[in-house]
Amino acid sequence: MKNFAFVLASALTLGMLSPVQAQTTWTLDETILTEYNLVSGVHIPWELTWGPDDMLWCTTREGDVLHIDPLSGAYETVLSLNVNDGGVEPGLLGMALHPEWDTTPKVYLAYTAFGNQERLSVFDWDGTALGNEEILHSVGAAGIHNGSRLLVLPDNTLLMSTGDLGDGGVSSQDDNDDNGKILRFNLDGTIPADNPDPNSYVFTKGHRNSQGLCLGPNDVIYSSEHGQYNFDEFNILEAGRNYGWPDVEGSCDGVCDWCDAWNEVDFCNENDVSEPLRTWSPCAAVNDVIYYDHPAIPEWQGSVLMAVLGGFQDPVGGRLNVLHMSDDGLTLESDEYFFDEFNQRIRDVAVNPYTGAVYLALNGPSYTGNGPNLIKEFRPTATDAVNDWSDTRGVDVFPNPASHQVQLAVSASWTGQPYRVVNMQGQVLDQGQLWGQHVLDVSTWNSGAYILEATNGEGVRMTRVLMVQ
Ligand SMILES: [Ca+2]
Ligand SMILES: [Ca+2]
Ligand SMILES: [Ca+2]
Repeated sequence: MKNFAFVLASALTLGMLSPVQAQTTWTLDETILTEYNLVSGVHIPWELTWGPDDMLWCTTREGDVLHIDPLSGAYETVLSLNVNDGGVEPGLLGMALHPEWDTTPKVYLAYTAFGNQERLSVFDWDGTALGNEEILHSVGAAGIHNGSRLLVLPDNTLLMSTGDLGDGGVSSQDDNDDNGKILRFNLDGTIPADNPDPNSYVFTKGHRNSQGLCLGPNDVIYSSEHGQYNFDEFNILEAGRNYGWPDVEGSCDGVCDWCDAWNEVDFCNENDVSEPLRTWSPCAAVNDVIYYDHPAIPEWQGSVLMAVLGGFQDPVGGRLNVLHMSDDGLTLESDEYFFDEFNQRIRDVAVNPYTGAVYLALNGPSYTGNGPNLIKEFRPTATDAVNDWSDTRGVDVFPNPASHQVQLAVSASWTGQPYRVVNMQGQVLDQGQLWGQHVLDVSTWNSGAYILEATNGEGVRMTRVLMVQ
């Protein structure tokens, strides 16, 4: 790994399962990332995404949906689903939020139900909890290869990856079987009239177990896919295309170990197979992807960030792949990786659209993942975007948790306004007026959670949870 030094700025140990944030910094070419343990004690976080309500949303394989304050890491469990998370890979997996959130606050979830069903359901969000499940579709499920990554497209349709259930790829080439595919839905669960076959959910076929979906520039759709032993793939999805499995592994080059090498090139020619932009051998267990287009980390701007779990023979292990794309998004120009030092399976990656901070969902050191786990934040050197965000959020609190001092970054409309800090018993610990760079001395406060309350000049009330360790 090049150009990437890390400095331990505290006595805390990397990878330690602790509610305490590791105050570690990582230096890219120029940007400094400060690492925080944002959330601890999470059990196998699977999908991690930034929501339109400026909160982080997370599924856990055991069946919970977490609603996380990205400033403090405090979270609420807003749904506990009864899922089949027996076996090594099933459970509550993918999640996507309705694109017209203000008028239609709904959350899509893909999960393994009892009875070997992988379900796509939609739930209503009432501001505090998810409920009123509507089952939109079901496909086959098994102990392995259940796909289930979800992605809303700009045309307000929804993609869902489905796995081959370990059937050797029989389903993947069967047009009448919804497994081994990428499926496309209208948001009400019906089949879009412009699907390749207007009577079928199938958008693309020939997949083994894709568990990564994201949008790039010009609405290009990226997908990652788990290979068998070799040939993990990074693909661009195009409607109606065949991605080859199980007749093709990786490129159409006659090199494969699960398929018939003599047949691979012929199959590609006869079926217009789409080849991957990149493969990994031996398999590294490539997982969810997100396109990073924020100026806060210029070294990563214009790249696909890929969460990598680390495969059985993979020499590197869990990491974040950074795939540098051409401006049109169609060509992979170079790639590098980071954070293999954690020795953790990295399941998903999300981005704060204001600050450009990157969040990683860790799944523990070994297959198939065991909790308790961490969600880490890597916050870049402050940019103007941070100040813009603070303006909408009012007050940014850091570090959090803290042991000596807490700094409050106060935006303009909140400056000069009254605030107070109370403990969970309602006792007032501190109060006064907020100033632009406000420092609270918490060195004599007991460990625990405190609430910062403030009201701006327009009567808007704001609370922040601050943790003292
Ligand atoms: Ca994701
Ligand atoms: Ca393929
Ligand atoms: Ca091949």
